[in-house]
Amino acid sequence: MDTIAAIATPPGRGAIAIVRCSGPDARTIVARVFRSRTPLADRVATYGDILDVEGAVLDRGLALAMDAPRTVTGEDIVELHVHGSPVVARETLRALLAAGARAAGPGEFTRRAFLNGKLDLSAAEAVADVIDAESRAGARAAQANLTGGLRAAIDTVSAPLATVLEELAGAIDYPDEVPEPVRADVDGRIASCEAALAALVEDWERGRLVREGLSLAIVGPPNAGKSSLLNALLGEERAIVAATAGTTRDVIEERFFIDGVPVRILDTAGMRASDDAVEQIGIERARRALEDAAVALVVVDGSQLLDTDASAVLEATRSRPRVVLFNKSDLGHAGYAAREAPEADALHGSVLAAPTLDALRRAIAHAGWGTERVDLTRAHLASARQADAVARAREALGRARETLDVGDALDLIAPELLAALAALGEITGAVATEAILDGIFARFCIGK
Ligand SMILES: Nc1nc2c(ncn2[C@@H]2O[C@H](COP(=O)(O)OP(=O)(O)O)[C@@H](O)[C@H]2O)c(=O)[nH]1
Ligand SMILES: [Mg+2]
Repeated sequence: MDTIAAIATPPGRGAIAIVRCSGPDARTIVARVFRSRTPLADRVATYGDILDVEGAVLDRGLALAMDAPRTVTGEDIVELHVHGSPVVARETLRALLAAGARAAGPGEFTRRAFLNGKLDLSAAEAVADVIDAESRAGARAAQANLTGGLRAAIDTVSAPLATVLEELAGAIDYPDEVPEPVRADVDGRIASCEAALAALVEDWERGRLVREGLSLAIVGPPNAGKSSLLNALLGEERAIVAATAGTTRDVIEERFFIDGVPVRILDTAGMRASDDAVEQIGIERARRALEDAAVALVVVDGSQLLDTDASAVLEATRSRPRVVLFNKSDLGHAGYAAREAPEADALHGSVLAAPTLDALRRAIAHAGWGTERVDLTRAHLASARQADAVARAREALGRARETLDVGDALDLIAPELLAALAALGEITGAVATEAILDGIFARFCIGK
């Protein structure tokens, strides 16, 4: 293994920048660019001079040496903490490269951690998810995988499958001493592995929601209070609110959080029959936003009887996940009182009142991710790659059970169980090809 180096902190100016070096020669290489009165010691921060490629003092800072094998990469690591100037960080890295280090590729530190057995592959992937997390929920979910949760979940499926394989192999190798496993029993064990994988796939859907957020489109006739609602949910005057119908013409997109889950909210132009060309474009965009959104937030004026525009929006959103608000309860409730059966569970209130906003947040969560609160601490499938591997494992198990069903020789399921184990091994890294690793670490940043 060679020794790699990279700037570990983001580009730009800050209080400090960290340049990391990992590999067998980390100490030797750093000794050429760092001068201190006392020698470096394991896990002790040492103050000294950082020298540039010409040997001149570039900066003063700390060197932190961490000796193998108790380090994140499993190799000797030295970090140089310098002043957070992009120039100083770059020149420090340049000095390390001139002193014999190689510039690290994306994710190469984490890749080494995996190769040295510090992390299983699912945890290594979670490193990128922790860094990319855009919400508290996303960060907590990634933490669960980072601490080995997904690996444990996969192991609870792999272990029983491996046991079945061993039993089959024993019966084949020693047909006289070892009895063949009982068919129904094998079927039952495979079935529960299948169920566990199915549960993981369900979590994958939920995990995706946590990471990518729920898309929510506010729709309704003009003047119902859609932009007022957007502003109230965001707690700021984002969209123009006016008594004039047709004020919002383009789609406005913003983000807020419910229970730590990001919600992408789109305020749209009021939907009505209109001759105005610009307004028509806005209405068309509103239709598309509605089509793409996971949940529709339908706002109508509940203080008066619904006009045809209001009825049309209610009709158009009837068969999809939605939350309906009959707004302007402070002005009356004629429209709410006359609502039809499909809107029986609609909310009635005012976007200007806090209790209505609370009820709306709860209703959005219910429509978006169900009554069940999003479990942020459970391990989950975190990438399409992992979900694909689980799908292949499930298919193999399905084929194994078919073989059992039709009464074929029991040992014919062995190749299917092996295929399932191989697919699951791709998630933990027990089976990891260069191509798999390249695909995973390409999305990492350099220095991680
Ligand atoms: N009294 C009352 N007025 C409201 C309420 N919600 C919105 N409005 C007013 O209704 C008008 C239209 O609101 P706006 O948010 O622009 O509606 P949009 O066209 O659906 O975006 C504005 O004058 C708002 O101040 C409410 O709950 N009660
Ligand atoms: Mg508006």
